[in-house]
Amino acid sequence: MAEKGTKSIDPAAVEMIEKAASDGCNIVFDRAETTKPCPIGAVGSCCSNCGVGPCRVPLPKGKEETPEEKKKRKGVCGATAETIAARNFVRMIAAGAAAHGDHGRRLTEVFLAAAKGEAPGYEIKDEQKLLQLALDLGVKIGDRSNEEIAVDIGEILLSEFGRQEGELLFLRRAPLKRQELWRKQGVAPRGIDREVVETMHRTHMGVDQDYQNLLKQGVRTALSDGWGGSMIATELQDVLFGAPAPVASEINLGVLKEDEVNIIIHGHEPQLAEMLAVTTQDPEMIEYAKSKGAKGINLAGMCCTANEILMRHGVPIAGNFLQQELALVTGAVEAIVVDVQCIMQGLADVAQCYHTKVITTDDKAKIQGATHMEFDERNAAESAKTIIRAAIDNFPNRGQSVRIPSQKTDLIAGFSHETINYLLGGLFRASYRPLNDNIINGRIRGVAGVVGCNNPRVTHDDAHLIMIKELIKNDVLVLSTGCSAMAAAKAGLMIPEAAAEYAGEGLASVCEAVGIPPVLHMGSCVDNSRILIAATAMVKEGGLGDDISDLPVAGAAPEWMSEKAISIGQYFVGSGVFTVFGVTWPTLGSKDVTDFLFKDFEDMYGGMWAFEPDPIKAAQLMIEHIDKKRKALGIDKARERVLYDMEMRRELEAV
Ligand code: BF8
Repeated sequence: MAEKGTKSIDPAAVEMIEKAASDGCNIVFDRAETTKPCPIGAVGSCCSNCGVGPCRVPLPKGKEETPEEKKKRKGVCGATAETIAARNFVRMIAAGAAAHGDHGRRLTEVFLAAAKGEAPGYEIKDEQKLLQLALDLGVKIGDRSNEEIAVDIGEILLSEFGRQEGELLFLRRAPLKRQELWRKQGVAPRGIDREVVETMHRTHMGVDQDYQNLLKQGVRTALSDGWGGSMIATELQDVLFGAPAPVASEINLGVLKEDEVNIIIHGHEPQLAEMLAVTTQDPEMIEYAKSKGAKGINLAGMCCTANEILMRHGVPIAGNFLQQELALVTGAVEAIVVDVQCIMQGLADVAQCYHTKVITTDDKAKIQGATHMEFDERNAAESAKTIIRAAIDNFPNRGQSVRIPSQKTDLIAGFSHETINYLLGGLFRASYRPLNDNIINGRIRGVAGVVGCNNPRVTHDDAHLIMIKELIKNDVLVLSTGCSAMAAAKAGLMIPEAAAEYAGEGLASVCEAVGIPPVLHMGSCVDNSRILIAATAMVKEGGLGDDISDLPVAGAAPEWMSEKAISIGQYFVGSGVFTVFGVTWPTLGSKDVTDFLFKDFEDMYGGMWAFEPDPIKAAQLMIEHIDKKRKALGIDKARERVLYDMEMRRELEAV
């Protein structure tokens, strides 16, 4: 692991951190040093849900609290440390689910407008996925046009947000046993908005004061994200913009160009980014850039929007969460165009040190000091042109302090559920059979989803890379999304050649046979729903049990920071996956709440949480869990035999 206090292990990031210091520009890494986390709030023991408080409950003295000590750990209203920790935790889930849900809703509205011909420039790109969705949702196909079918699909999915009764429709995609378990536990979500609203109600002063009951509602809310808001977003994005297929590109700050207008698109919703990707190629725009002295227009992505346009257009990625300010520090970015989520307000201050224009585009997400240019999907091409012109106009204002790091790395992205199906099974007989067979015969030990953010409280990218390398070395195939995927890509783990260099022999042999990297880029954070679908496909293929909780799989977010990550982790746990988080854990202020999440949840949901900041130890926990599941499936012996055979071969070669 990097030495404590090391800010980043990415040389491009390190170079820009140093440049910011010499330019006298205050950035996130500086703010992380001057603003330390509140030790009471960090463990979920501060209640600010009413005007009596905030009540800061004293931290537990030892591991085992006496009943007397417990009695003292209460807010003014009598709320216990357990209630306070659980309330704070489920509010994080509600915020995360709301973010993904609202993204899904906006996308559904654009989808509907496109289907009705009210959003010129957008069209149904993936007919196959549209028809599959129609079958799933019981929409009549017949001889109807794609647009007519799409209108029905859009209306059905839009009503999922405001649904009041019954169950979300996509729950039916889960293995039957899982659906029954959700019903038995009373956590099958009714409607996306309803679960978020109910969580906010229950956590208001004086409502739900039973931590177990609160955590149950947390599971229901999170499931409304994974099998609701996020899944709707992913599905409709694929239909509208095309399901991702393997595509080559480059990543890191070295993708910026000294002699071109650099525009960074940052945020989460792909509709604006899609339009920018097309419009930056427009000869009229390129001519305009040349008229201002630039050689062309260079579009690069940041955070999850980057993942979206990378997967569908091969647009290069400038970096992950902790590189957003660093991109401006290059002095070579004319505009950073943002929509929603994970956009640091600090961007506006950093932009002041250079010439960059920060352009907000969504009425929901404005920043003081930024320029607001509302993006109108019904007039998308014109909106995109206006934004691009503003960036071009800023090119002559570049200052003297321009330095673009040289680092950029090749990657292959675009491993959707469909791609995995085709790659492994072949185009005409798409199937997960080869994946399941290779897990059963032990060449692949198991599958891990390593996802989530960067967090300036730990060394940028370090935990992601240590964990991922440890997993693939031990023959665990890694599926990755979000900023974690970018960390892996920057380190060269997302090219097929990485298998020979980093993966164990079994995993490497499968990767080499199929031509895939040992770490598969599955998209943005809403695309974690692709991992749920992939896990379900593995169950349905047969031979690995009859529920997601039977599979030799695990999940992790070693550098998490956002509330969305908590919601994602909770829907993985609620879907039966062992999930380990690093950095910090927000319920440590209550042993009962933490034990409930880490231990009791396993009996209730077949999946449970864990907290382990050391990425090697966390990877080992994941591998232990995978081995436990292999044993329960009776396939642990197969793996031993495979390893024994290879050992024998080596010995024979030595002779
Ligand atoms: O949704 S991984 S820092 S960019 S929250 Fe944000 Fe975390 Fe990155 Fe995308 Ni996900």
